[in-house]
Amino acid sequence: MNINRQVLTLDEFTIKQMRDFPGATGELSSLLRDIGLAAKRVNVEVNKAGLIDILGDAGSVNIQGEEVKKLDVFANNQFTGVLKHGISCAGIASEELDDIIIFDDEVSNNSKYVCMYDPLDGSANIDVNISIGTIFAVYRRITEKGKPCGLQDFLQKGINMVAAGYIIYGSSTMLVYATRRGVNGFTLDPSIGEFTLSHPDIKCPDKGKIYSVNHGNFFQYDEKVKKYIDRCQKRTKADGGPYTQRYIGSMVADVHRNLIKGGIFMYPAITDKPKGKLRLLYECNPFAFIVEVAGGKATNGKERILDVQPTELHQRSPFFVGSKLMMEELEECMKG
Ligand code: P6P
Repeated sequence: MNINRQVLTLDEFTIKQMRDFPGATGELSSLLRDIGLAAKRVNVEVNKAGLIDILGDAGSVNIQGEEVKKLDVFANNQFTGVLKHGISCAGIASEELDDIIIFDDEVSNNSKYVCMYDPLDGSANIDVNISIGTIFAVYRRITEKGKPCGLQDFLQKGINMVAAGYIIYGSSTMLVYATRRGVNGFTLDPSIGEFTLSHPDIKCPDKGKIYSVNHGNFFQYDEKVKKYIDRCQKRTKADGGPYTQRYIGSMVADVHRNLIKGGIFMYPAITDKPKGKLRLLYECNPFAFIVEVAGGKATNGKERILDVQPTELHQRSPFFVGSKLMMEELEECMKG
């Protein structure tokens, strides 16, 4: 390895990006730094989750006499805490909280952004050591600066997003974030405790050979979705052969893999969940933004998902996201 290689940390990268924008206030860089700090703290707990029985299970008191929180609650507290005490965020919405939290102090009320997140998606997979993740979205507030933010700041269309990203707690811990300028991935280097640029300018391949869907729900899918899945399985050698099905029940891991290698991820509506399972604001929209910036596409099966006008904080949506050509093939099937 070239020891002289300048490996940019997340902070160095966001500051470099800011220098390219003379008018930038540094608030977005500061917000991303806050998210990176919370992610490092969550990473420590996630990495020892398997040991938690020794340290006391969630809801009990551990050997230090501290109350051990469920990891999703712990993660939520970490992200909410750093943003509340930062200088860039007027308020948050979280998968873990029924309502928004308006920070309502002088600095926060004068902050430019609001943030919404799923602090620990797929947390049920922790017990079996499968990768899990944090998903976040950042919007410029539309309410008057200087006053507390409000619900309308959070119910914006995904096209208004300023930045979106995720942290994947896997074989390594990565933070990937997108602005309209591009998608960049940072791997946590434990030797210095910093996220370091490892995947500059990520592009989603136009096509891939992976389709990700829960086959257990197959008979609940719409006929048009079944038609597409059928097509994935019956591709001839002339078409490049059948796709491979990969689905680990952890959206961050499934979508991250497909973003890097090419592929399509689907969580369609099913009989039991007619509006789908995944949440529009802090699961579908952030990934739609990231994959679109990287060259892919994302829909709810009928329209571009970033164009959907949210009406509720925790509303669900059917979700299809991935490589451009694979998504276009799906759209062809969905037209009937
Ligand atoms: P199913 C995890 O609970 C999650 O929200 C996503 O991370 C994942 O893609 C999906 O649900 C898995 O749901 O119904 O296939 O188990």
